[in-house]
Amino acid sequence: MKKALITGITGQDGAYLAELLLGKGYEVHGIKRRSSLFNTNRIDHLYQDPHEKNIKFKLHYGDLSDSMNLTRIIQEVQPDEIYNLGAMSHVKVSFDTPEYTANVDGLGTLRILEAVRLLGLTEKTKIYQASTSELYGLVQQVPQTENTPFYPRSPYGVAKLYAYWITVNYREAYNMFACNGILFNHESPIRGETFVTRKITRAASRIALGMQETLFLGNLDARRDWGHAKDYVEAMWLMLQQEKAEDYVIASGITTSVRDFVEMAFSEVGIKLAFRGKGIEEEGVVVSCSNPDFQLAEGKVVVKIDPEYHRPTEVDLLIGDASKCREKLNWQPKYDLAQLIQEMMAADVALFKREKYLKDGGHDTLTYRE
Ligand code: NDP
Ligand code: GDR
Repeated sequence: MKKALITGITGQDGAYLAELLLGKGYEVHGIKRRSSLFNTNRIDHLYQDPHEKNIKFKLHYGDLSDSMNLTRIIQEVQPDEIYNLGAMSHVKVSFDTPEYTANVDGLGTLRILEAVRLLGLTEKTKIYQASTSELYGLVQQVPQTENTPFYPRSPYGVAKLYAYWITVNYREAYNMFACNGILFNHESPIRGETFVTRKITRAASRIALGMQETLFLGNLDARRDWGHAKDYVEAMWLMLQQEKAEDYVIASGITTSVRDFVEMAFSEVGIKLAFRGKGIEEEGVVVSCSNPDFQLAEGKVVVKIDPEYHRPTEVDLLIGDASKCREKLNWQPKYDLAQLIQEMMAADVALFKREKYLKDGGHDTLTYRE
């Protein structure tokens, strides 16, 4: 039975990857951070009581900023595969916490690689590094491939650039099996609530249900290549099943603006939107509402711009070419953008219908109140 260690197991990708590996018969170990509130919502359904025998899923407390902790866990687990998914993963927040981001996203990767080397596991342990389309940053050429030059545009992107190259360097210097997956944006119903797709699907659901008035966004012109996280974790696993360690782009090959994503999300609940105005005056207005369950007046403004969400330096256009992955790994995504949005909207509408039902019934939906 193979053993895998996942950093960032409590995040979106960590949860889907853990599920995938357990399904393949792996023993899965994950590193979770100590937090003052429970932070395992996404993986609670995988929990196994550590008092039972032969458990296949185990969590360890740890942090990517703590070398000794990482080295001890890797020594204890002796993993066949390490998936380094842990990171301060929010691009905008990285401008507020640049040093922390460099430490965790950049040096954190070095700590993992060096621990594997020092423990003499270079022949046994394969490593996956969560690299990103944010490495491309300022557009040099499209579509972006494994050979497109990098030009990161945020402290997050720059930290991930270090992680990318240190992974390549350890592969070349010590003959380690270490791969970069250069993944373009991937989303799901369990996507973090402050990334733009989930922010939109949550707000569209809440606005339709009469629980929120306005969705405030930043740059509507940004274009992203969005896929489904479930498809993308499959590609991570495939990379580590190859004879030779290589780097791969994972993308859908289709790019869509934030503005179009907003329109698609609202149309899932029968609300047709139109955008009018320019720059920070631009707004999204209800043209029609065909869903009898939702009462939204025509002409109501539901999307506005808040410059607070603009970034000091932006990545305008991402569109990936995943030919190498499709050909060499035989990777085939199952979801397109329309299906992704459908799934995210269905999940958020169900979530907020439940919350509304409880609130309307006079029940408290908060778990803690002074
Ligand atoms: P999430 O933000 O959902 O998850 C990040 C995970 O990292 C969480 O488990 C988080 O823990 C953990 N983490 C944060 N800081 C630390 C730390 N100091 N030490 C240990 N763990 C930490 O990200 P995703 O699942 O979306 O992404 C997974 C990885 O892939 C990240 O590295 C991200 O940068 C990268 N990536 C993501 C893409 C995407 O579109 N989703 C595209 C390309 C790359 P906690 O739950 O406690 O916060
Ligand atoms: P990104 O994802 O920065 O691409 O990083 P995000 O969803 O945060 O932004 C995508 C684009 O939308 C624009 N935008 C907004 N973004 C947010 N979060 N909130 C807003 O209100 C808003 N309005 C407009 C942004 O400016 C941007 O252009 C994600 C993360 O998962 C990274 O960890 C990962 O490496 C990359 O994807 C690939």
